[in-house]
Amino acid sequence: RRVVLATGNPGKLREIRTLLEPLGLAVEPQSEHGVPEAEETGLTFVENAILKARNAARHTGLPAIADDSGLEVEALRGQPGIYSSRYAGTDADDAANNARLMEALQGVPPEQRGARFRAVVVYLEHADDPAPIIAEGVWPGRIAEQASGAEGFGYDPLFFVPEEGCTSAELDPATKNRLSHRGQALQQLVASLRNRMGH
Ligand code: ITT
Repeated sequence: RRVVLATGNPGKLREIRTLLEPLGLAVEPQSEHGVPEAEETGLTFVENAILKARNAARHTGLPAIADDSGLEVEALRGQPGIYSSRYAGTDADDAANNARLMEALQGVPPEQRGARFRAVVVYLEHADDPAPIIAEGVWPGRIAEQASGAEGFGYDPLFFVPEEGCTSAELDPATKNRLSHRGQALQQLVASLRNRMGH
C-alpha cells in the first residue's frame, strides 16, 4: 500500500519510515509529489495534522499521513507547543530554536525544567475522509542545562530522558522510536489501521 507523508521535516520522515515500512506501507514524502506545504493555521496539534494530511491527499489522490508535534515546557506554561518549529522566528533552524529555549530557561533549576514531547498523527484515506484516524503520544522528560548528542533532530539534544539517563539525541534511533511520542502515536495508528482493514 502506498501512502503520502505530509511532512517537509527529514527527521520525521526517517523515523516514520522506520516504523511503517516493515508493515508493508510504501511511505512517499510529499516533496516527491510536488505537494506545496500546507499553511498551519490551526490552533491545536490535531487541527494542524489534519490540514497537512488533507493538503497532501488532495494533491496526490493517495491516502495521507501527517504528524504535528512539539515540545511543551512546564516553566513556559506549555510553550512552544504547536509553535515549536518556529520558536525563534518563522525561518528559524533547530540551532536557533534550541538557543532560544536555553535562554528562556536560564536560571531555572533542574526540578522546574519538566517538559514533554507531544505528537498527533493523522491518517486520511482520501482528502474528504470524514473519519480520520487520530493517534497521540506523549513523552515526558526535562530540559537539560546543556546540549548533548547528535542523533535525532529538533530539540533532541536538550531533551533529557530520565529513564535512559541521557538526552534523546544520545539514544540510538531504534530506542528513540520505541519510547518517543511519535513512536507511541504510530503504534496506535497501526493498531487502528489494522482494525479498520479487518486484519
Ligand atoms: P512538517 O510540518 O513539515 O511535518 P515541522 O518541523 O514544521 O515539519 P511541526 O510543525 O509539527 O513540524 O513542528 C514540530 C517541531 O517540534 C519540530 O520542528 C521540532 O522542533 C519539534 N519536535 C517534534 N518532534 C520532535 C522530536 O522527536 N525530536 C526533537 N524535536 C521534535
